[in-house]
Amino acid sequence: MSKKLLNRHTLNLLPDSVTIPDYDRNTIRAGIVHLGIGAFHRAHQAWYTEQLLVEGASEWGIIAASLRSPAVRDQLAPQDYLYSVAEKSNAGEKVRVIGCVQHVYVAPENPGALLEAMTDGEIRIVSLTITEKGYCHDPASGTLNLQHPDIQHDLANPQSPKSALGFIVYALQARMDKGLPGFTLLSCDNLPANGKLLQRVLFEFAEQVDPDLASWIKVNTRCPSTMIDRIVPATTDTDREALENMLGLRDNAAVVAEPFSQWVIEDNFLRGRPDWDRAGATFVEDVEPYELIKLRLLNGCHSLLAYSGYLAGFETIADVMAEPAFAALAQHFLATEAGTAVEAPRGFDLEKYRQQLLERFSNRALRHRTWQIAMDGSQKIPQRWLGTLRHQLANGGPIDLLSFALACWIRYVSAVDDAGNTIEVSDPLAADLKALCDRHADDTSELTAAFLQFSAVFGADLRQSERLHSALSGWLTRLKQHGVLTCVRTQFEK
Ligand code: CS2
Repeated sequence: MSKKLLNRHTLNLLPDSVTIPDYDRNTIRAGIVHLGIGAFHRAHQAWYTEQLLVEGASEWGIIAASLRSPAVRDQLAPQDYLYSVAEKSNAGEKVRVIGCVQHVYVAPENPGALLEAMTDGEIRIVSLTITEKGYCHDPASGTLNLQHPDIQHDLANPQSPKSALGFIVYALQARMDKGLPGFTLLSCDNLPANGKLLQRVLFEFAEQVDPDLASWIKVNTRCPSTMIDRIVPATTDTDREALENMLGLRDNAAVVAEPFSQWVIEDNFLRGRPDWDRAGATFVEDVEPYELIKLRLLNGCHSLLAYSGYLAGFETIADVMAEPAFAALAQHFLATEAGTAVEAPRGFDLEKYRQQLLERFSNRALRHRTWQIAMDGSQKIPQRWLGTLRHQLANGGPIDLLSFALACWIRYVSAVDDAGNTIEVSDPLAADLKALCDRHADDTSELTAAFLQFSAVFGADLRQSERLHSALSGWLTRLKQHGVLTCVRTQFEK
């Protein structure tokens, strides 16, 4: 039977165990525009901000935007933009309803309205979760891809941009023209030095529009880097139904997350910032060591488990971890190749962090699909694996597991799994990658060389390593002969 919808009239029907926004939402003013209101933003930055609004920081409400689809707006608008975050672990579940999102724009429906919202003088921060590919950059070099169709489109259509960069640059142009101050741009995507990357592509784009604007932007914006961390799988119908049973109300915009959450932010803001540290975030001078640890250990291991696990037939990361040989593989990767390629900041307990990661990956209450993590590999692999690989190659360190990981990725993008089934590969470069696999299907040495020469991902240096070539082609041959499951069991089952 369908139940009542969560909204401002039904909030008081929720069970007492659920935390609700018990402040006056009408007094909240928007100080943040957020681009990319996916599940991650709702369970992370919005969740931190909510805790401040409860304490009275009424100037930091969030106006959000979807850059592509109306789905999230269609879920949130009938609920007065209220939604719940369900924290789930093997130990149980805790639910909080979030009230800090005030409105959601759907950019393609009315780009002008979003531009106008970003031009409001009260907006001091524009934050982003647009995924790696949203930066329209070349993943190996980190520079703007001027040939990117969205960038080409946006340079020709300043009134109706598509990309986040287009919206930001044209909103800043309007602010400059109106004599308004700029804003802080807060990248919350999983990229190393995400603030610097954003700044670089932004200037490159602005230079194309108008060099004076580019100079104005240099002075009138800040782009702090951030390290963001919380595992937030895509919400499923099963999640929504389970929550409906618990809440007694239907919440179509609910998100499910692990209890763990971390946010490390470079303290470099233009016109003030929310005290997110009061909600558990950390402000630091230099985010880089935290980013490298997170990207190389957590995300590096996640991608390793996602490709190998998917090929071996596992649906979720927790399923992969339940297979002892794969759990041993993860442990070994964290302790050796990834773990020795990072330096822990003072007071950071790397061993404890590794243990915690293994537990987080084993959270059976989350159904984090290997397929979801395997998406967009061409955009993720450089920062997750290749920095580590370069470090190990330069220091004569081990590269066996990273070579195995790369071999699994190559098998994955060939779009056929170990059982001969088609894989639905979701990656902006999927067609190019599959073409490489098809062209060199019969010769693993040629296949290896062709991939290492794929410079958008591998740059120009890695193709020169004979050591890497030999380790990678060795794994491709073994995977082809035996399949992933047998290879992992043979190597790691003790
Ligand atoms: C995952 C990340 O989908 C992926 O690629 O590795 O989204 C991961 O869950 C988060 O970075 C955790 O903070």
